[in-house]
Amino acid sequence: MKALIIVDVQNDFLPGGALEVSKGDEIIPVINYIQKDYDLIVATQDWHPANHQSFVSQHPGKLPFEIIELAGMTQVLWPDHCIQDSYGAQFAEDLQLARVEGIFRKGLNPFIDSYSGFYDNGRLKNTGLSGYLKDRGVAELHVSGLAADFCVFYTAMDALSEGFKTSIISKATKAIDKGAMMEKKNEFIRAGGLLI
Ligand code: VGL
Ligand code: ZN
Repeated sequence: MKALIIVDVQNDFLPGGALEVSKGDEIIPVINYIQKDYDLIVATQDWHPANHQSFVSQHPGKLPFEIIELAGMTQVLWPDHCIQDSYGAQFAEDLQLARVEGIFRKGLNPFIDSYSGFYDNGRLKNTGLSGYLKDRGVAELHVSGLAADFCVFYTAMDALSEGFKTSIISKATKAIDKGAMMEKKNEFIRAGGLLI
């Protein structure tokens, strides 16, 4: 079984959104087109309470993209984004969802961020995604979505550690920080991942 995971293709990550990824909208037709090649499709959804401690609004005097310490880890302060039930948290209007069988939400705990669809950044909680995919007989996972350098990267790294044969689909993802992407690609390949 080969599965596609669509990571965080939500309005706030598209051009004009609160945490926009440059050209993020360009991956939507690609993701729609490739869906026919998969036995199973799942999605993740960044789903933060309004007081999430990764939000710059929660740290007066700090600037977006500054780095602080949170829950004992370094944390980027993000523009407030993907607030539960907001327009920004909704999936992109043009994204085809008819074949998406499971939606895994993350980032609900205000005190810890969660980039991967499998675990939060402190590995305190398992979303159940790994068990779900294994129960469905998935051996191979292809990762798409936003953003390449955060939630796509960490989801793909965790997929490898969970034992899936894992690929990132280059044309189906875009990065927030293109400059930092090369190092992350190398790290993924060193861990046994494929770029396709
Ligand atoms: C993401 C930063 C904060 C992502 C989510 O989906 O890549 N990045 N929250
Ligand atoms: Zn987030």
